[in-house]
Formats: sequence, structure tokens, C-alpha cells
Amino acid sequence: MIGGHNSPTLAARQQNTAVIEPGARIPVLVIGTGYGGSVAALRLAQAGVEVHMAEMGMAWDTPGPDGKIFANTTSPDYRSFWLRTRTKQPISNFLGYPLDKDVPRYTGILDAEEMGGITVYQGRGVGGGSLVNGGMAVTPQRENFGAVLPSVDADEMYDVYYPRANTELGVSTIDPAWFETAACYQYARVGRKHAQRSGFPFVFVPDVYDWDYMKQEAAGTVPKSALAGEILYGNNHGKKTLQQTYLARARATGKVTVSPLHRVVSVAPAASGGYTVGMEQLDTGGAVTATKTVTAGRVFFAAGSVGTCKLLVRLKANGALPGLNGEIGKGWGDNGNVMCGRANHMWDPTGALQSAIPTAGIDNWAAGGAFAEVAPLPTGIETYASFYLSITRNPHRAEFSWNPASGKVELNWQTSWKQPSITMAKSIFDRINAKEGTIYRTDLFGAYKIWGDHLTYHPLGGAVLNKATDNYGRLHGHSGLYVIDGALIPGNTSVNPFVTITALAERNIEKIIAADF
Ligand code: FAE
Repeated sequence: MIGGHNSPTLAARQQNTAVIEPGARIPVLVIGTGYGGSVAALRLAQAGVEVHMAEMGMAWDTPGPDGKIFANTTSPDYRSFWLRTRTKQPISNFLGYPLDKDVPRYTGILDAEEMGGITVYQGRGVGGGSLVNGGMAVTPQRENFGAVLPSVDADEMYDVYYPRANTELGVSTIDPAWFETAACYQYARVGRKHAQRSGFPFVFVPDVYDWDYMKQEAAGTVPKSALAGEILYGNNHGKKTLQQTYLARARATGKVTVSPLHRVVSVAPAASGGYTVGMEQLDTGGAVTATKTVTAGRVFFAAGSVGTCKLLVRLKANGALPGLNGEIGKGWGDNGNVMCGRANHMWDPTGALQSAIPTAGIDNWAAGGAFAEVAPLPTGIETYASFYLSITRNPHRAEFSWNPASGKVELNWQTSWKQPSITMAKSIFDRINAKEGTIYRTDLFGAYKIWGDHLTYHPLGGAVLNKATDNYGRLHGHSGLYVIDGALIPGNTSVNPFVTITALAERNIEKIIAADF
């Protein structure tokens, strides 16, 4: 069986992947198939507009030789990384042993893109980040929203667009009674106990994983995904990715087609109106097998914060889009991501079986600037470790710029800028360690290294709303060009970002359809 019981059939997933023809003329091109792009495609299609989506990653609709579409976290293979010959796992070491290994170069699902001393993890494929992420679907606390998106009406967001996003994404919270007894959440209950004994508020974190499916996994009646350690490289069952939600509904309109393995490389005003868009078609080794030029009436940049910024910064610098303003590339942040582990006492086991889907968090945002998820370490053995991904109120913002010497877009992030995040995370974990008489793990990110401060899962900003664009994502300087992804959000959402990206896209596309189409 491919896909969870709530998944569309393989045939349904494969429909509408008729790749675009050179010379095609289309009303709307969407660059990228993550959250922003999927919202735009669905709503435009429902309004009667034909949409084509170009996605540089694969379709992820065909099983490999093992019968599965996606690889497991415990045994990464050719499917796991985007055009790398060696894995770059977020947790690089365990008990002193390096975990990374050689893999064949392939257009795999997780990109570990190194820019300015930070490794930016991103999903690659039809569904974008929804393919690889933990599905944690968190709406920011209302009182924090003003700092997240200062120019957006909070009432509208909390009354209309957050609820809409949560419904469409299929967000729900774990059954609290099941949480108390499930062996696979022993690690989260230990995390709660330690948080509460130190006086921190504990919260359940909603998710798009199908909790009924997970219960069946625990009962052994369906193929396992979360309980088989699947995360990061895709979930073969249970997780409602964009393929099962927005994109399935977009495709069902019959007005949306998708070209996987098509990377957009240029956008410029066309003499006849609209935009000339250049694309490269890739094979699974990453080689360019064809270049194509198409004409689109309007173009939505939804390539993710990094993808959208790399395009816009280069197109402004090389004169293809000269009207873009000086805010392009500015205001990029890492959502303050930092990871750490704690070593528990032998009487506090966290469980050999750990659900790969986190469901618990420690909220110390107001007092200490940190919101920490109690994350799994699904190794299959008892580790006595508690593991956390913290989102912190890191104030630093970097800028993308074009470097003519290297011929690349670069990011001026500084490795020392993670220090405020560490300090904020320590506001939680120093206190817990002191209370519990425990210490930090030093074996997860290298030899004697406590903090996973070299990475982010949450790139945000670079084409910030109401700065690089108007207050609805219309790029200044070129009518008919829009940004509709995480690039709009100025660097931090106080929680995991995809619900906010989705809700903002819902708000913006409603306005754009009403006013521009
Ligand atoms: P995104 O989903 O990244 O989609 C952009 C798409 O554009 C990708 O499919 C790209 O391959 C494609 N693309 C890029 N450049 C081009 C080009 N030139 N031509 C054609 N296509 C292109 O953008 N967030 C949460 O809220 N909860 C979580 O639990 C969570 N866990 C995460 C775990 C991991 C390991 C990672 C990497 C991320 C996680 N995130 C999580 C972050 C979340 O997935 C991310 O914020 C969103 O996916 C960003 O959505 P966008 O629409 O901006």
C-alpha cells in the first residue's frame, strides 16, 4: 500500500504532471510548490484561472526498488539529499560516532544548502517543505503577532485566515488520553515532567499527522511511518502533506498542471506583455536536459525564502527586473532555530520507540524569548536523552546580495549571530538541568559540542511584505509579479512557520484575485 488511508491513490497523485512545452503561453506561472505556491494555485484555479507550477524537485509519486516512495531517517539513501554525494544529517553524531555517509548524487528530497556559515534545510519536490517537515502546525500567540507581521490586520488573520489555513491543512491535536499511555510518547511525557518541575508552561503542539493513523501504527494494524522513524526524508504514510491537501484540491479543479524537475532561472518583461520565463529541465542526476522559454501573464514567486531571494536578487542585479526596489534580499532570519540534547538519569528513560512526530512544547517566549519543542531521537534504542528544537527571538537579520566575482547570490549571515539564540534556549534548559541534576549532551553535533547552532529549518524573509512588495505581496516596480511564500515574513514567527505562511498566502491571494484578475 502506498500512502496512508487518507492519501489519494498513486494514480491521483500522478495526474496533471504533464510537463510544460517550450514556447507555451500561460496566464499564470507559479514558481515552486510549497505552502505559498499551493495556496495560490488552488485559489486561482477556483477563480477560473489556468495555472502552471514549475518545481525544481521531483514529483515523489513513484516507489523506489524497496517499494517505498521515501527513505527512512535511520537509513538515508539516494532519495534523501538534494544533489549531494555525502549526507549532511542535522544530528551529525551519536555517542561519539559520525553518522554521515556517502550516497549517490540524486535529486533527493532534502536540501542542506550552505550559505554564509548556516546550513539551510529545505524540502525539494512537489509539496516543498511539507514533504520533509515534522508537520507541527502552530498558530502564533495572538499577542506576538504584531511583531511577526506588523503591517497585517491581526483581527482578520485570527478570525479568517488562520482558521482557514488550519482547516485546509488538516491540523489537529493529539488525543490527550492516548498521549498519557502511548509508549511512543514516553519522551514527550518526560519532557513535560521536566518542564513543569522547573515551572515552565507546557503546551501540546498541533500537527498535520493523522493521529488515528498513528494509533493504528501503535496497534500494529497498518504500515508504520511516524513509529518507524520516518521524518526529514518523507513519510510514506500518515502525514498530510500538501500533496494530500492543497495540491490535491488544486489538481482536482483540472486547471492546475505541474512540471517537476523544472528549475526557473530567469523572469523578464516580455515585449508582448507579461513575462518571459526561462527554465531548465533536470534529470535525476541534476544535469540540465533541456532549456525552455515560456510566456506567462503573471508570475508568483513561491520558491521558498531562499529560492525566491536567489532569483529576485540575481534578476535585479543583472537588469532583467530593474524596477525591483532596494528592499530585495533584506530582512532574512533563521527563526532563531537552535537544537540541543540533555542527558537524563537512568531512572528517566525516554523510550526505545519514539514517534517521529513531535507533539509537545515548552513556552518561555514571554520571559526568555524561547519556544522549545520536545523533539524525538528515534534511534530505536533507549538513549536516556531529551532532545529539543528551540525557536528563539533572535534579533539578527541577514541580507542576500549578488557577488559578480563568484556569480552567485550570497548571504551575509554571521555564525556568531546564533549566540542570542543559545542564551534564550539556556533560559529553559539551564534551569531544567539545575533542577534535575542533569547535563547537556555533547555528542550530537560533533565531539564535545552542545548546541546545534549551525543550521535552520525555518528560513524566512528577504522579500519582506510591505517593503519589497506592497502589503499583499505585489512586487514593487513590475506589475503582475508577486511573492507569496516565506520570503514575505521578516525573519521570525515566534513558532514553527508554515501555518503563518499558509494563512498569509490565503489573505494575500484573496485580495489579489479580487483586485487584479
Ligand atoms: P517551500 O515549502 O520551501 O517551497 C518552495 C519550493 O520551491 C520547493 O519545493 C523548492 O524545491 C521549489 N523551488 C525553489 N527554487 C526553485 C526554482 N528556481 N524553480 C522551481 N522551483 C523552485 O516554501 N515548519 C513548520 O511550521 N512546522 C514543522 O514541523 C516544520 N518542520 C520542518 C522540518 C524540516 C526538516 C524542514 C526543512 C523544515 C521544517 N519546517 C517546519 C519549515 C517549513 O517546511 C517551511 O517554512 C515551509 O515549507 C516554507 O514554505 P514556502 O512556501 O515558503
